[in-house]
Amino acid sequence: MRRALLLMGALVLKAATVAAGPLTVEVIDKNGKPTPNAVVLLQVAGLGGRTPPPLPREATVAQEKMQFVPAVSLVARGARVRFVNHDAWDHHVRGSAAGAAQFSAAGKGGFELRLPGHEEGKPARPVELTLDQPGVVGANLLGCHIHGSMRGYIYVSDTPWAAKTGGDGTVHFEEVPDGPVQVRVWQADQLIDLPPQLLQLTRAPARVSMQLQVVPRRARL
Ligand SMILES: [Cu+2]
Repeated sequence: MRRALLLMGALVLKAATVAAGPLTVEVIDKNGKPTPNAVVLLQVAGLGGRTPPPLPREATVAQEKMQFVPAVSLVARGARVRFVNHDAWDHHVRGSAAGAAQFSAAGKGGFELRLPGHEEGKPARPVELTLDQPGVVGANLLGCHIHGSMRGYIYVSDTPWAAKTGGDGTVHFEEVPDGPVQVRVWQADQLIDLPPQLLQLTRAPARVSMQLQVVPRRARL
């Protein structure tokens, strides 16, 4: 009897620690179209599951034909980012908090980098930056003092429960612990944060849709 109880206890414990299921999050715009380049963040409360692999601790953001490539980078806090200018002319990159924060008092944190133009036949001269400043977590807007039309983003996350939507507007997490999960979405043109969605996950595959209140400008991946 005692042994049976112990065994039962062990089974319950096992169930409690491995209970997890896959979660797909789809981000759609105001018109219902799948939205690439959005960042989905989960806040998980349950135990178990499989923590996703760490986010990149290194990334390269190129300046090419007056554009930041990729348009949105998702990295871990403390990541080293290399800026490589492939254009023949200089860029003067500035980074600052994005979203509603970009309209608040200027000069708060952020960074500036002067990127010399690429000289024909010579190797590019990357400029590196470590994203460990206070306040860098979240979306950082990249702009250029010289070329006002240039716009890019670096999203710094301090949780590995984060992913960027691809062309189909979805992200997939393999094993999310059962229990309450909060889903948040960041998208560059959604300046006011969307309210997070609270889900109750079980082991069954789950799918949730997050709809933006805007139609994003056409952007490259
Ligand atoms: Cu520029």
